[in-house]
Amino acid sequence: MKKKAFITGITGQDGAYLAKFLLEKGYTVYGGYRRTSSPNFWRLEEFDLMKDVELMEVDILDTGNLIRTFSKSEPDEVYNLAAQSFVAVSFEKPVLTGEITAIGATRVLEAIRIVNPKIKFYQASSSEMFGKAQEMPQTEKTPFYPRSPYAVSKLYGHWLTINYRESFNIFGCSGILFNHESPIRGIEFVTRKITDSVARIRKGTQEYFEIGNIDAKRDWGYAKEFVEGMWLMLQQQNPEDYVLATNEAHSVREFIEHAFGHVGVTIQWKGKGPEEYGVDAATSKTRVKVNPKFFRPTEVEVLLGNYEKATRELGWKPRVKFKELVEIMQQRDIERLS
Ligand code: NAP
Ligand code: G4F
Repeated sequence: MKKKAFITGITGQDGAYLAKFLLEKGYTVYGGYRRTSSPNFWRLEEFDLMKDVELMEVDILDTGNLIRTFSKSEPDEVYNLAAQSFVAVSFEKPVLTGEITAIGATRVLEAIRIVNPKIKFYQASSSEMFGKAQEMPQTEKTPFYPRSPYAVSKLYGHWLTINYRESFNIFGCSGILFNHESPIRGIEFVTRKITDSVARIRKGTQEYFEIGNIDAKRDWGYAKEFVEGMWLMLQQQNPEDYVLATNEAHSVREFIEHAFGHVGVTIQWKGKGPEEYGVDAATSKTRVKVNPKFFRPTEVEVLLGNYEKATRELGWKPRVKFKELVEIMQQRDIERLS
């Protein structure tokens, strides 16, 4: 019989990649989207998945709604990807972030416990939980030090997943995923903000863009590969938690340089700190300006993940690394404008 999967947050980046992957595996895929005056299915449309996914209106702020949804769809696996996922916004909307990202996970787990505790559960945990990292690189055993309301909320969902596993024997896995990007990444995240801006500058419709902390370093991987790891976690004999990462850390500055490099522009940096800016070495035109308005009250300076456990137990490995990722994203944003 066909397996059934339910994805909360189907309209997000990972929702689209995971839906595509599970459909290719032969699953019936149900996707939860929240009610808005005009729901936003651009990613599912871009992947041509609208006719293949069973869309259901569901909000992870509403437990009864989740219970009815799981009763109707009867999934074998639930992937909880829904979240207020933007770290910067979590400082401005900490209560809402907690409601969606922390208590939301509780509601999903409660619905599973009530409807069918045999449903396998994936929780989208985050490397942000390591925050002010206590060791390099970070593994499943590294102590957490969250640095934003988002990261604190994710830590709550993470521990709750472990607690439901231990208390109620729920097959719950927490994927501690480091940053993963793609051409369908939300435009507010730094990678896509850069590739979209570089494409516009190349086209001549934008002169420069503003940016925050260019010395922050992240371990950036490719979303398409990370969703495979989510599925693998739920296929194991026993539920456990796994880090998915690339084990390479690069700065925002390097990302900018490579993105411009892809369109034949060399960036030269001038000034310092909040006064720093980048010019096109050939024309001296300013193309990037640091603006402190994008600095965060507390920053996560560097994240670097060790994915050895995932390789050993799941057979999972990242294939696309930093430079190729920048190129994939940059190329797609150029195509979008042509
Ligand atoms: P995303 O693109 O921001 O997608 C988040 C999804 O959550 C969207 O579909 C959003 O719906 C939905 N959502 C928000 N509030 C909701 C609510 N109240 N009820 C139902 N749905 C709601 O995030 P992503 O990059 O795909 O990431 C997927 C998950 O992995 C998130 O939980 C994120 O925190 C976590 N994560 C991501 C990364 C990464 O680097 N991408 C790394 C570690 C962990 P709308 O479209 O309506 O806004
Ligand atoms: O792209 P970001 O906003 O991603 P961040 O904060 O690392 O969070 C993402 O990855 C997490 C996994 O570690 C996920 F859990 C989370 O849901 C999300 O997907 O920022 C990356 C870095 C930060 O250090 C930020 O300060 O880039 C720096 N940055 C510098 N200028 C900027 C900007 N970030 C954004 N969004 N916009 C800027 O202009």
